[in-house]
Amino acid sequence: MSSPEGPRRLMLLHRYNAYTLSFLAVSGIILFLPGLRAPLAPIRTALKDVHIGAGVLSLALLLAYVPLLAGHWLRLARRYGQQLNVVSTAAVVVGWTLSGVVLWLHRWLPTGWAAPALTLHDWLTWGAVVWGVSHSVTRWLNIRFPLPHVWTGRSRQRAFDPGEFAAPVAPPPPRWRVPLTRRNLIRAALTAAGAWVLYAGYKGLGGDGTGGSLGADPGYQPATGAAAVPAPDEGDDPGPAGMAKGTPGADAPKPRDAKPLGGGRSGRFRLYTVTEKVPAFDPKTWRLTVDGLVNTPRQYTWHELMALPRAVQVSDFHCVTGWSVLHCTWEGPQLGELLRRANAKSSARFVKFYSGDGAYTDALPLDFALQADNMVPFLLDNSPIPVGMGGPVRLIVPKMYGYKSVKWLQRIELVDENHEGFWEVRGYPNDAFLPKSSQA
Ligand SMILES: Nc1nc2c(c(=O)[nH]1)N[C@H]1C(S)=C(S)[C@@H](COP(=O)(O)O)O[C@H]1N2
Ligand SMILES: [Mo]
Repeated sequence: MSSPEGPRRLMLLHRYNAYTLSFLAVSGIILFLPGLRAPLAPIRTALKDVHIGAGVLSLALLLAYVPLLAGHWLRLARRYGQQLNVVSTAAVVVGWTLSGVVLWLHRWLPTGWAAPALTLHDWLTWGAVVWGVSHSVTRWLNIRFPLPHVWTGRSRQRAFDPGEFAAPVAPPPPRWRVPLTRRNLIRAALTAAGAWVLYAGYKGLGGDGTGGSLGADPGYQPATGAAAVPAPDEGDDPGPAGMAKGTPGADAPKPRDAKPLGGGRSGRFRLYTVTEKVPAFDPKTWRLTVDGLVNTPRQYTWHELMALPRAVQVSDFHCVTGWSVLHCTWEGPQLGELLRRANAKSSARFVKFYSGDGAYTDALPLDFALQADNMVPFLLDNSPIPVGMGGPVRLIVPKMYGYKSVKWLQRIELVDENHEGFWEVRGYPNDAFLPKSSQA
């Protein structure tokens, strides 16, 4: 039998777990929503660390619960509804914890673990939010589903109740008029917040794409004549079928091969932007500048860039937050091609990349940048790179995490000192190299 202490400790554990899980849910959703990437960029890595810390705490609480499990289970004998509740809650919490640990340590774990862990983590959270919203709405309106007694376990207490043989008592009618108490207001706010998260998640892991505006990098030169368009809210990789609406008609680059060399990518890009507006593409006014510590600064027009010698490359794309897209076929000039044409001065040591969004920058050491697999592609899987994915031209650095792959690439500047990129300044590791095993 369980000690009388059991239920009390169980209640306490329940309460601490509820606090921790609520914090995890809120911080996790904040980390997930792409629309919050820009406004919360300065605290993103700290928030992630606190989220991980809370996750470890919840794991400890979970372990403290294990010795109480047997007693709890006995008390639920034959209450199948409650048993199902316990089992499914436990499954969700264990799933969250395991996938969370994999995401936390993914840089030291085998490649390929992070992506399924992230998917599981997201879906469990999504499911929990759906459950929370529906639960709160039905409770709020006092809607009770007539459940069979064997399900709720109530039949045992009432086994000899003579009323059992009388006409069944109808469940109370739904209470449609909701009193305006503080409690109900808080509940309404939480439900609305949950519903908003559902909506944002429904838009394809996309959020509404609205970020706060950020101060432009001082070295940023606005695109000549290019109007800004709202950040994509397609929210997600449109997939090969949706790629047709890339570069218009006659200006569209033509792929070398009939079919993508890599056979087509597997996995989906999560579209990231740290600005509200991203540059619109106009093939007549678009320019890519290569300047700085060079002897021949260049400004390429769209057609000049497409006329350069090209490479076709198959590589995997990994974001440091855990998702991957495997065997992407990129086509376009190699970065080294542009660098060699610019004829670097001997004082040049680093290459700085500017996004046309006016906020995002990053840099690579010059000798590394010259490696053949770094590219400035305009085709992905034989289709023009859509604007949401950084089109018409982005950087691709296959040996490093995705934050090096600057989207809407507009300017390449040779400099003598390293430049810390957008996310590095905000806590991402300066060493962006993938684990050796995943450097495709
Ligand atoms: N201009 C710009 N480039 C960017 C980013 C961004 O927010 N803005 N995000 C980076 C990160 S962290 C990753 S993982 C990839 C994501 O590429 P995608 O949006 O095409 O999925 O772009 C990188 N380049
Ligand atoms: Mo990333």
